Amino acid sequence: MNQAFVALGSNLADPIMQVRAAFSALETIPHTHVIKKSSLYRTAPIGYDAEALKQVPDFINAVVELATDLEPLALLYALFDIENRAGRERPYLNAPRVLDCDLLLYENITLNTEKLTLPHPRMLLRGFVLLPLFEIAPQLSLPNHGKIAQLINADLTTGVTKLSS
Ligand code: PH2
Ligand code: MG
Ligand code: MG
Repeated sequence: MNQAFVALGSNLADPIMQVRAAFSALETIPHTHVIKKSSLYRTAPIGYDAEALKQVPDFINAVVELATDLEPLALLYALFDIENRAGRERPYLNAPRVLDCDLLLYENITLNTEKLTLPHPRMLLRGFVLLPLFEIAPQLSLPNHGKIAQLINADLTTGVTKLSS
């Protein structure tokens, strides 16, 4: 089977419940097993201007390791399906969401297509992704970017709080 990592995020409609429900939903993807789940993290929103920030609730984020026999695109569509079943709507870019499931990594594949870019293009600068990923895979190497430990710095930990389980 192939190793893949998925980032989960929610900032709407009971985010802790949404991320826990997503853990269970990932177990139902065909030809796929959940290998590891990170803790849940409460994280300050990243990528919004100061005015928008006043309106954007904090996120709950987590990362999951999967073993899968699905190809990357088939896995991506299975993740979209889980988002849709959770009631995901897309009224505007980066709108608050009940569930976001992002495919971060799939083996050592690098890919840059219209539908899918691997590794996930924005993961390298996001503490809300790198910290939970480091928790479950401290030895991980990212294609072209080296060891995950080398990517983490104090700036990235700002606004990221691990919740007790
Ligand atoms: N997702 C985004 C934009 N900003 N910020 C946090 N803290 N967590 C997220 O999951 C997140 C974000 C777009 O997907
Ligand atoms: Mg996202
Ligand atoms: Mg997404």
